[in-house]
Amino acid sequence: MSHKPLEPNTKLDIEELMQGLDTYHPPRKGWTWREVPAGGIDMGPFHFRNMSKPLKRSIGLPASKYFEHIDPQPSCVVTTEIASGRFEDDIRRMRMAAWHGADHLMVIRTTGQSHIEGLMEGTPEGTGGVPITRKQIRASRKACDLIEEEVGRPINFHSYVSGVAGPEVAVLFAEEGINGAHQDPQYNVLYRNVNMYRSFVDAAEAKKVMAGARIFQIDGAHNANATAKAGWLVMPELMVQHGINCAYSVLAGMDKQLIGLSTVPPDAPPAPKLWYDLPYAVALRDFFSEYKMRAQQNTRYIEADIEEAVRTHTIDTLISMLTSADIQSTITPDEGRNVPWHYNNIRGIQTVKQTWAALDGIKELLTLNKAGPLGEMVRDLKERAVAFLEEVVETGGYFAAVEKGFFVDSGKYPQRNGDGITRDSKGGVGVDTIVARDADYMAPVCDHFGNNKLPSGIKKPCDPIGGCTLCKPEKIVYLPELDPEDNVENRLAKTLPYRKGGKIKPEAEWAGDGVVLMQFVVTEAEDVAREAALEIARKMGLQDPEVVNLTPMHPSEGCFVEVKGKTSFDIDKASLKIPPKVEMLPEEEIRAAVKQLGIKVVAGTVGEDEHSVGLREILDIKHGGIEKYGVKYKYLGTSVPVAKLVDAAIETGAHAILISTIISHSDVHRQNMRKLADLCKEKGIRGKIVLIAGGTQVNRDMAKETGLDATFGRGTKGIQVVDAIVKTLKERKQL
Ligand code: Z97
Repeated sequence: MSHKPLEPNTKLDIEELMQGLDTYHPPRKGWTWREVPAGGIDMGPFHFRNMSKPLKRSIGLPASKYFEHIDPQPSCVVTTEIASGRFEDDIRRMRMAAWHGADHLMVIRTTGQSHIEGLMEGTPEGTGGVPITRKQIRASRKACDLIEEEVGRPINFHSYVSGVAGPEVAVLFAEEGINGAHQDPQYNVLYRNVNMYRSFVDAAEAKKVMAGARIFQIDGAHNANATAKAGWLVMPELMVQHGINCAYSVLAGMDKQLIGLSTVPPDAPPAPKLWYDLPYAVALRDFFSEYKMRAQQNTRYIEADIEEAVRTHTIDTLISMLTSADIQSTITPDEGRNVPWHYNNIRGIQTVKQTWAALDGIKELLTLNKAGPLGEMVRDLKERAVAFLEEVVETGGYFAAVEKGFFVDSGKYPQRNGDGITRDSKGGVGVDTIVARDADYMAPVCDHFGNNKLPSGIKKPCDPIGGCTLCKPEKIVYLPELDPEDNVENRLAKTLPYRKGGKIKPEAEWAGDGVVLMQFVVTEAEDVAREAALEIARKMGLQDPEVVNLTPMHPSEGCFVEVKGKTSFDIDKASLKIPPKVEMLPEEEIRAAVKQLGIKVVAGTVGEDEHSVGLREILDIKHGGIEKYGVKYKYLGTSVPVAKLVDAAIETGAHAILISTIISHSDVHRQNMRKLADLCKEKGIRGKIVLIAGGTQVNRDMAKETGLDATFGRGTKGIQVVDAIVKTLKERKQL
C-alpha cells in the first residue's frame, strides 16, 4: 500500500493515520533482529566490535556532538513499554522512542483483559494499559510501519497472548502483523487464576498460530521473581518455569530461535547483586543455549526514583553484556509514579545505548572466571533446578505441583516456606470449558494445533473455504467503533487544539493533560516536607498535586521532593516570540579561520565593574573559552576604562575587543557599549575591529542599538563569541 512517508519536521497526523484503516494490512510480518556486521563497524573516529547497523535518522546520546554526531546502536533489540491508556497518544511516543533507538515497542494491556472471553472491539480508554483491540493494533502497527521507514530499521510491535481469549488473540495478532508477544500458560494459571487445563490447551493453539506468523515469544518466568517474597531465592524455580514453557512451545511447533526467556536479575543494590545475578545469568545461558534471552530490569525493586532505576539498569546491562542478551528491555519508574512519563522511556533506551557503546566488545577484554566461586554457584543453581523438576515429575507433574503450592514459594529450593501460589485444577476462570474434538473434526484454517481431519487431496487446510484470514487478509472483518462515547474519534476531537490548533500545554500522560513534574528541596523532615511540597505546588497554581518521589537528604535537614500536578492554562503558539536561530559555523571552519589570521583579542570588564567570572569563562580554555579555538587574548583586568581597551587593541593589533559589563544601574552598561563603538570610530579603527560585549543584562538585540558587532547574554559559550568574530571578519572580507 502506498502512503506518504513521515517528514521529520512534521508531527504525526493521527487523523490521517486513521483514514483507510478498514483496508490496511501491514506490508511485513514476523519478528526481525538487528543487522550486526561480523567485522564490526566504523563510526566517526571509532571502531565498534559489537554494534548493529546505524539508523537512517536518530537522536544520539547527549555527548555524541563531541564525536561527529555518531549514534552507535547496540547489537541487541531494545524494548520499551508504552501504554498510557490511549493508543492515539502512545503512537507519538513510539515515534520518539524509535528515534532514540527502540525497535521493540511493547503495549501493556488494560487491567482485566485476561478474563475477557473473546476479542474486544472499538478503542475504549484503558486503565493501567491499553485495551488491545483490532482497531488499536492496526492503527499502531500502521504507525510503526511509517516510523520504521523514517528511522530505517524494522520495528517489532509487541503485546500479550494471554488470558482466556489466548488463541483468539493469537489469531488477531497473526492477522494484524504483531511481531512479538508474551505467551506462557503458567502465567495464566499462577497470576490470573485461569483454569490450568484450559490454559495449557489454549496455549498449544495460540503457540501454533504464533509460530505460523513468526511472532517472537517471551515467557512469564520473571513474574515469579517479581511476585515472590524473596525474589533472589526462587532462581531454581525460574529455570524450571522457563524449561516448561520452552519444551511446550517446541512441541506446539515453535522455532527455538523465536522463543525468548524472560530473564530478570533476581535482585538489586544494595544487595551484592553480582553474587546472585551473574551465576543465575550464566546458569540460564548454559541450560538454554538454543533459545533467545530477553533481559529486563526487575520491576520488583523499582521505586519512583529515576536515578535509582538508571543505576540498576546500567548494572543489569553490564551483566547482559558479560553473558548475552538478544533483547534488552527497559523499565521506567513510572509504575511508582503512576503516570507514563514518556520521557522516561527515552531515558531507559539511552541507558542501554550508553552502556552498550561504553562496554562494546567487553568480552574480548574480560572473561568470567568460572574456576572460582562463580562456577560453583552456577553448578549449585543448576542442581537445585534439576532436583526441583524431578520433584515436580515425582509429584505427578506440573498440575499436581501447582495444586501443592510448589511455585512462587519464597524458600530457596529444596527449602519451602509454604507461601507458594496454590491453584485448584478443578477451579479457576474457564473451568470445565474444554470440549473434546470429534474424530472427524475439521477446521479449514491454517496453523491449527492438533487433529484436523481434512478431506483428502487438500493441499492447504483453508482451500475448502477459498483461503483463511491468515492467507487472505481481505477476508478479515474489521469493525469500527462500537461505543458512541468512549472512542478514539471523540478523544481526538477533544485534544485537537493541542495537536493541531496552536495551543500548547505540557504533557505527561495524554495530549493536553497539562501534567508537569517539579523537583525541589524542602528543608524539613519527611512528614512536614511532604505537606509543604503539596502546598508549594498549590501556591504555584498546580492542580491535583501529588508527591511522587521523596528522598530524605537528612533526617532533619530536608528532603528532595518531586511533585506532579496539572497546569490549567494554555499557551497560544502564535503569541510566542521565537528568536531567529543563529546558525553557527562548523567548528573546523572556525578553527581554520582563527589559525589563518592568528586572531587575537583584548578583553576586560569595563567601567566600575569588578565581575570577572563570566568573562574568564569566555576567555579561558578550562571551560571551553575562546582560547580553546586558538584565539590569543590579552586580558586587561576589571574596571578597565574603555579608552584603555581601545589603545591596547591598537597597540597589539587585536582583531577584536571583548568587554564584559554586568552592572546595569542607570543604564551604565549601554553607555559603555556605545562609548566603545564611538571611540573606535574616533580613532579610525571601527571598520577593522570586531566589537563584542557580554553580560547578564545584555542581550543579542543590543548590538544594533549600541553600534557593536555582537552582544551576548547569560549562558554564552566561548565558541559563540569566536563564531561572531569570524563571521564579522568574513563579512568584511578580512578573512
Ligand atoms: C515485561 N514489564 O516486559 P495481562 N503473559 C505474560 C506476562 O508476563 C504478562 C502478561 C501475559 C513486563 C510486562 C508483565 N507481564 C508486564 C507471560 C505481563 C500480561 O493482560 O496483564 O493479564 O497479561 O515482561
